[in-house]
Amino acid sequence: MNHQGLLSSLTALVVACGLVPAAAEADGVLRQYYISAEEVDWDFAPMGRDEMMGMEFSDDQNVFVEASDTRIGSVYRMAQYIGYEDAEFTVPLTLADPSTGILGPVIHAEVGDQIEIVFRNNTRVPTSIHPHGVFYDKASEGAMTNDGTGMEDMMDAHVQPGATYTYHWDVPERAGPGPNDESSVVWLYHSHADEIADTNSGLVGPMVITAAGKANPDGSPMDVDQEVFSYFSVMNQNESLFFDQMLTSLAKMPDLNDEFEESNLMHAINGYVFGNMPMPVLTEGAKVRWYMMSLGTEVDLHTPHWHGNTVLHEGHRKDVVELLPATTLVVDMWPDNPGIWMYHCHVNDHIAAGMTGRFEVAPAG
Ligand SMILES: [Cu+2]
Repeated sequence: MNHQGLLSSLTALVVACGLVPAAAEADGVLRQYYISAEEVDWDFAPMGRDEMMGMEFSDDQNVFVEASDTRIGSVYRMAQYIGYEDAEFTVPLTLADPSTGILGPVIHAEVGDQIEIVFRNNTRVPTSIHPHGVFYDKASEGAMTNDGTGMEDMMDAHVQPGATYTYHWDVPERAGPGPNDESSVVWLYHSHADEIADTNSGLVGPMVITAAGKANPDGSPMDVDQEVFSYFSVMNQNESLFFDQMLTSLAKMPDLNDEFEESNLMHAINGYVFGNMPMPVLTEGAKVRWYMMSLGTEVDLHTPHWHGNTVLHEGHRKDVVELLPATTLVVDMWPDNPGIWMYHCHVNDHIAAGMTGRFEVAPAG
């Protein structure tokens, strides 16, 4: 092997190990991600009490979280995107921030890059990955429609149980920040084999695109000290991929009435209710970018509210922002008020149903 051959073999090895991004065409890099869809028994309230208030659950709260012969409680069979370091899907990525909860791994890229997702479906049902914002052809859309294309362009939409599929997405300027955006934008990615059931079941993740020349080597924005991800959604377990399975696992068949359906409406932030989300820990004086996301139905109009600190959103000072289904927002916070603070949706019905959490601001130094 000549010197050049050895060098490219070494480069390929290092890239395969996920240590550095591979060189792509033009100036960008190829960002490779290994993501599986896996079934999980997800607990929306692993602490077993209302952690926002530091109290036991009330009767009204127990409607959503208490299990019985005829109620599912707080643990549901769901599906989750899991990131891996390697193409063999043996070593899961370490979570940068446990507050991301049910969300899939954060995908980062810079304008000019290419993204390659090696996707393995380890669930029992067909799933996919459909991205927002980036440039894809029909074979990498992760969704199927009546578009006149053939079977070879439909394999991406229903990746079968046990199968692996590779998606290729380009990141042109129109996938990145616009004139009025900050240095990065956030897009959702989610399964679109059975869109409504897939997303209610948990197959959702965030993708950050940073402006050209403004990214760290990992694709995150250089002018930001910390990134936090927040997904507000009433995750309707009555419309889950696994609803029938959960019904049959109950000791007694419940009446499928309004009360039962209500008990399965999980008003969650990142898949957690009643303050059970691990707290994001921010540093006083740091520049913290919050990426805000939502999905769902007409009840998914959310007004996330931060106590004790304020944010900038497109040049406007706020401590509440507005989310609608499938919208995303980028807001920046310079925390100036140390302590543990309430963080919740400000829609009254959603507060009562558990769309609450906390974040912590640690003193500088
Ligand atoms: Cu809300």
